[in-house]
Amino acid sequence: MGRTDRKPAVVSAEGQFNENEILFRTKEKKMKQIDLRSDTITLPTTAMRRAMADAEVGDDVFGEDSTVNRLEAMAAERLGKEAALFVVSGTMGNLVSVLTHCGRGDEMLLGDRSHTFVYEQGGSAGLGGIHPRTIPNQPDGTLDLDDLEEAIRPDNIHFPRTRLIVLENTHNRCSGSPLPSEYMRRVGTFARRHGVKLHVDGARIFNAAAALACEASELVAEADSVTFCLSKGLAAPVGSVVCGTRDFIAEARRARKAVGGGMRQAGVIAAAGIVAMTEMVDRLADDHVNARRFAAGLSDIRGLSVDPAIVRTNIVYIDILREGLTSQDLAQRLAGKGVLLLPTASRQLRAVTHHPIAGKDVDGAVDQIRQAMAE
Ligand code: TLP
Repeated sequence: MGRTDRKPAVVSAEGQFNENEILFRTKEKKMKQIDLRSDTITLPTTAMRRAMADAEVGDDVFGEDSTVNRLEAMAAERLGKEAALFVVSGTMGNLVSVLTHCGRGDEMLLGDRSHTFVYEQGGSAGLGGIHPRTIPNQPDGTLDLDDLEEAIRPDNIHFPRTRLIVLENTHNRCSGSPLPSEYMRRVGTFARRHGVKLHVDGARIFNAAAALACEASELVAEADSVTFCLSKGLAAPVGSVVCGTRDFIAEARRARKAVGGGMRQAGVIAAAGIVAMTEMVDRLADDHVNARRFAAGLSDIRGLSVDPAIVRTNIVYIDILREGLTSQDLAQRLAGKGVLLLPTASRQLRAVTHHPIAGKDVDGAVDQIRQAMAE
């Protein structure tokens, strides 16, 4: 079968697993469902829908959408940067940032477990000719400064030029770890010393700030650019924002247009983003409490391994110890009980807490998982 003939299927992060099928089956049974696959499944709030209906709009490619302009100004201020750019997704935000910092054949240093490396289809290489060089992510999501030092290329005709370091905060694949401001600063100083730029994939930067009890702006004070998502824990239906200097954002705006991301009356969705930033940031701490509660509940279930001590934000990874049980088997079994988890490896599942999941929902999910493991 040719590539384009393949049957469309929604697959899990690591392949094969059909999430649609599960949703369909659980709907058929009309059971109460708790969907912990991701915080991307959050729905726009009533306040967002109202704001969307009432939004003042214009043609944003002409810079004339006042709601988009308001969201961008608000985001820039909140992240302590000169300017901002509204983009369709986190993936697009990271892509236009990398395309703006690097030219064809330039090298970027990023974690081997980073979203940009693992889950963005290699877009910066495919579309921008940018050479990704991976550095092992430490369990807490950081990149070791000695490893970075080793990876910076000297000026030599054989080598690509190192242009960019990408950090991820919180780090999705590293237990949702928040990277502290002191570390972020050290990497920023290091980058400047070597004449390279620093981009932060801050898809969940407000989760990091909540976990570390600091301002998001402190975490990116030394970064040249940052992308954060409105459509994850902040519950907006669509959108991310890239922040940086005025000059950087002007160039990123060109890159966004080139990848087809120039939107027109985008104020309709930016309006939800404004509500996300004003009303949804403070409640992220509740998701963290629920994630810890969930992890603690699972920690004594035989056949699973969950470490509540490493859960600091809204992401919980569950490793399967039981012989012969795969993540897909378990996910399917749980779906039959109304609990949706995301298989992230053959023997690992992920759960992400989010609005409006409450403590009692999480307790219910723990009970179902306990039952499923006892069967
Ligand atoms: N992550 C999604 C999936 O793609 C795995 C999820 O469910 O967690 N950076 C980070 C750290 C992310 O976790 C994601 C999305 C993105 C970027 C991309 O954002 P979108 O989905 O808006 O392109």
